[in-house]
Amino acid sequence: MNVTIIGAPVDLGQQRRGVDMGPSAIRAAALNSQIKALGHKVEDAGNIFAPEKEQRSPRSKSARYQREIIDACEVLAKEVAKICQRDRFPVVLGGDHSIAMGSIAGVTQARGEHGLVWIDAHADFNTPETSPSGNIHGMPLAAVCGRGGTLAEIGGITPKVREEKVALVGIRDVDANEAELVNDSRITAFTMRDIDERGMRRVMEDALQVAGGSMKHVHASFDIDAVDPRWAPGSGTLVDGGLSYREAHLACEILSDSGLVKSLDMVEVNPLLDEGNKTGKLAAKLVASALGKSIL
Ligand SMILES: [Mn+2]
Repeated sequence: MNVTIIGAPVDLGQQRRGVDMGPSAIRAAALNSQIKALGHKVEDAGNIFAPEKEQRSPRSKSARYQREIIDACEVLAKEVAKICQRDRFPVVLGGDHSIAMGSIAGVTQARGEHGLVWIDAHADFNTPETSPSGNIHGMPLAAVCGRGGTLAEIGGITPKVREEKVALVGIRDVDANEAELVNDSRITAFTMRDIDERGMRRVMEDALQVAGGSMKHVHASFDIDAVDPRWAPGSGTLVDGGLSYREAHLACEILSDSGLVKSLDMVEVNPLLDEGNKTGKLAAKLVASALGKSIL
């Protein structure tokens, strides 16, 4: 495969400082050479521009920094679309999860209809109307499904993914209103309880059936907070009871085995909250697993 790494150092979608350094932390964990070692050709497209918090004001309380985030996502969408058009595999490094609205817009522009596997501790299914915080990193899954007004219009395609083709994996911390929205939607959610009871292998097979059945492409969006804080302490919204180190790798290995996943986000790594670069290193290794690294 031909792989292109692109960074989206956006921290405006949430209120902790440091997640804009996520792309550097993951690159510093030898991402490039790990991908090369798998036999892929790798290039690094650098980072897109994202403004500093100090330069701007959040303006809206229900969708903080909406203008800036939309602008960054539009730029990212263009870049990701170009990478896809060159028949390369984009690996998009966040940044907070708001950037997935841009990467998925780009994938949709270039490749048309596709499925989506969203691995996360949270559902990210709020809209500006329902969000208790106004933090846009809690809204991107709703937005790519066509909910959330202006946010849903990024990239000029609404919705970018049909809810029937969305599998949400690993959730364990969902706002009450948001739970209702998820339950009333057509996305398929696999909670931590599903993983506890049925095991990661069967959950991922079902998730890929949802996202991949009849689709030629599946985009995977991996929020590092899906992993238990004991293995991934460097993230802004930690929740206990997450994926184990091996469950996280197994999920990525199964994504790779499917042959359907042709684009990936790795988001919410925050080196200022990390222990050394433990979380950045895990993120880089998970990307390698999603690109075909196996134990033997
Ligand atoms: Mn998320």
